[in-house]
Amino acid sequence: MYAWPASEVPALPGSGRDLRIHDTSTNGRVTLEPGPVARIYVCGITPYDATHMGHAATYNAFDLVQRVWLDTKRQVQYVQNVTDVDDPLLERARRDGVDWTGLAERETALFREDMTALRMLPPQHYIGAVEAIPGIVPLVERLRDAGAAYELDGDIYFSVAADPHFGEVSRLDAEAMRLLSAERGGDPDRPGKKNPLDPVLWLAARPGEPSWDGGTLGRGRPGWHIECVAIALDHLGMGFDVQGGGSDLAFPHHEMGASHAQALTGEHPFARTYVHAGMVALNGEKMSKSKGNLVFVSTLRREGVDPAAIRLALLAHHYRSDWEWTDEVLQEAEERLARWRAAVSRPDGPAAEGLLEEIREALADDLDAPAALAAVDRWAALQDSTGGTDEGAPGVVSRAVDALLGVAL
Ligand code: 5CA
Ligand code: ZN
Repeated sequence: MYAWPASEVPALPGSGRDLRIHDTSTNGRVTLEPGPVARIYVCGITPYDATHMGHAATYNAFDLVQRVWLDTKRQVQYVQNVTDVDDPLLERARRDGVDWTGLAERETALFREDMTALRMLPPQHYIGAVEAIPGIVPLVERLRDAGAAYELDGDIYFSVAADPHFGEVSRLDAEAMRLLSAERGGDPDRPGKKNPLDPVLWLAARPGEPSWDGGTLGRGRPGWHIECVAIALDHLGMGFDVQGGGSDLAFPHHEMGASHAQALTGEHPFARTYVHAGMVALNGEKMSKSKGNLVFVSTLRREGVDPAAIRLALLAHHYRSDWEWTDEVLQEAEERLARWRAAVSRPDGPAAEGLLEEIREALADDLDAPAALAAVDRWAALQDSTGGTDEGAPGVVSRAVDALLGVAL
C-alpha cells in the first residue's frame, strides 16, 4: 500500500538528546538507544470510520518519537499497518450495505489526507492486512507445527502457554486479562480452548465473509495480532526499538503479538520498548468508533479549522494522559497559533538558541510536548512585550517548531 507524502523536516543547528520514554513492560522510564537506524512499528487504523481526535493524538505521539530521533541525526525505519480486514470493518460494511473493500479504501484514503494535513511523517512501509496474508499463512503453519497453536473446529488458536514471557508486556493479572480479552475482540468463553485467553490466528472461512487461500490451514482470514507480527517481522525483525499504539492496545494486542513473535523465533523481546498513548474522550467517554462519540479531523478541516491548530491542540496534552476533547481545547490552540505566527512574522526577536534547547529537553523527557509549548509561549510573550534584536531568531523558532513539533507557522 502507498502511504502519504512527507512534509519537509527543516535542519536545525546542533543535535537533539536521546529520548527517555515510559515503557509499559517495565512500567518505568527507559533511555532509548537505537542504532543509526531507529526501528518503530505503530499500529494503524481499522478503516471503517474517519480519523478522530483519539487516533490523531496517538499518531501525534509517535510522530514526536520520530522527530526526536531525526534530530539526533538517526534515520528512522517506520512501519505501520492498516487492518483492512477484521470483524468491526466487516460488521460496519454489512450494517451500511456497502462493499467492505470500498469502505476500507475510502477511509484509508481519508486517513492519508488527514495525516498529510497534520504533517505526520509517513511510514516507509504502509502495509494492509490483506496484502500481508501470503506472509501470515506460513507463520501460522509454523506455530501449529511447533505445537504453539491448535485447531478448534477449523479455526487455529495460539496457545499463550507457548511463550514463557506471556504477560510481561501488560503485566496484568489473569482476571483483568480475561475481562479485557472479552472487551477487545477476544472470545474467552468459547468452549474447547486450552486457555480462555488464547487468541485466534486463522479464522476458517464463514459464509458471506471474505476468505483467502491458507495453504494447509484451509481457506480463511487472519486473526488480528498475527497481522502486525507478520508485518513487523518482515520489515523490522525482532528486537526493534518501539512498538506503539493507544493504551487500549497494551492488552491483548501487543501482549499477544509479542508472544506470537517470541514463540515463532525463540527470541526475546519482540519490541525493546512498548509505548502507549492515553485515551482521548468526548463528553466523558472514550472516543470510539463503536460508541460513535467522535470528532473527526476531516470534519474540522472541512469547517476551515487550520490543521496546525488541530496539531497544537493535541500537543497541549501529555501523550500519556487521558484527556477530553472540548471546543475550548481547540479555541486555545487557535489563539496560541495566532500568537506564535505573529511572533515569528518579524525579522528579529529575542535569542532563540536557549528555546531550541528547551524544546529538545522537553521532548527528550518522555515527550513532554506541553512543556515544549510553554517554552515557545514564553519566547512569543517576550517578543510581544520587549521584542529583541537577534536577527533571524524568528526563523530559528519557526524551523524548530516545524522540525520538532510538526507545526508549520
Ligand atoms: N487496527 C488496530 C491496530 S493494529 C486498531 O486498533 N485500529 S483503531 O482504528 O481502532 O485504532 C488506531 C489507533 O488509535 C490505535 O493505536 C488505538 O489505540 C488508537 N485510538 C483509538 N481510539 C483512541 C482514543 N479515543 N484515544 C487515543 N487513541 C485512540
Ligand atoms: Zn496492531
